Amino acid sequence: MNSRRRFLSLSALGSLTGLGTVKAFAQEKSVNGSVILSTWNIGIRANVRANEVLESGGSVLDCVEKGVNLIENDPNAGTVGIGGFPDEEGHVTLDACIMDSAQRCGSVAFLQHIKNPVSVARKVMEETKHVMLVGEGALNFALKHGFKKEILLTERSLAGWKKRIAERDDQLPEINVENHDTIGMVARDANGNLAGSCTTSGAGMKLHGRVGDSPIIGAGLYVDNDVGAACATGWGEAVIENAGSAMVVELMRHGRSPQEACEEIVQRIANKFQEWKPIQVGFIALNKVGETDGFAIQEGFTYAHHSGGQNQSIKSKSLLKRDA
Ligand code: SD4
Repeated sequence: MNSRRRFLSLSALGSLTGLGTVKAFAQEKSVNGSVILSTWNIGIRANVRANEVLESGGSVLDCVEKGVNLIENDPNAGTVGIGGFPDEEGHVTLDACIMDSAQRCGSVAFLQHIKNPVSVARKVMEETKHVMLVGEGALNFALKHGFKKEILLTERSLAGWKKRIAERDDQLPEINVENHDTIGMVARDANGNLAGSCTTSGAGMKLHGRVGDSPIIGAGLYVDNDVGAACATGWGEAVIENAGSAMVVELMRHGRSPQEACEEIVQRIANKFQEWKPIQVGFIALNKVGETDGFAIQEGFTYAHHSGGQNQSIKSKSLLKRDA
């Protein structure tokens, strides 16, 4: 189906899946104790690590930092930290942010040579009066704070880059699961305090210097300890243009469930992209009482849910089916 027809049917589907229908989806009930939610299947491993941190007495902020560090440190994860997918010129440039239950946040963008950008973001939050550092300034700050300069381009990521360069045509890339593995994590500790993190090498083959949604507070991640937390994955430009994660949290403030909030913002984004080829955008959200859900434009988005000693991969509901 061509993109125009596909989006017309997407709009029709959107009105069918109005909030009345959405309420029919099963919701998890309030849970006692901690809840950890993170994007994609890589989230399963990250959740295990994050939970260990909580169980050993770490804070919810430690939990969301260390959980995603595990993926940043894995050279085979593909689009996060070391081994992250390079930009158009072959450079690995990383974006990340973190936010705690006291509304503090830190962020780094266009950071090169440091495999744990989320930890640099935490340092920005804790050691400076600023929220965001970018590029060379962020790198110098990281080095000053003891982070090690490393080559982030691996054989695997270089080979993937060469293949994409060879296959490239003038079309915009099809943005879907294959291009997207940002890890975003939102968590609630047993006392009900919330925190979140987000880290990525960004959209594959991005222009050198491009910054996506992942380090933008309110776009890639938002936490409001009175309400809930949300984070995004997918085509970052669409998430930024719609202040995605902040909007999801804002809808929860006004009484929407995580499912309703994610779906409404996904639908809003999809409606605004009718003239463009279909993109992927997905959100996960967690509210103050520990209810969670996710929603995406395209089928194929998964997220990992850890609570009550169980860690499972959940297939997100979506507006579109793969072969629609
Ligand atoms: C970006 N949102 O840079 C990121 C990419 C992403 O899973 O989510 N990948 O646009």
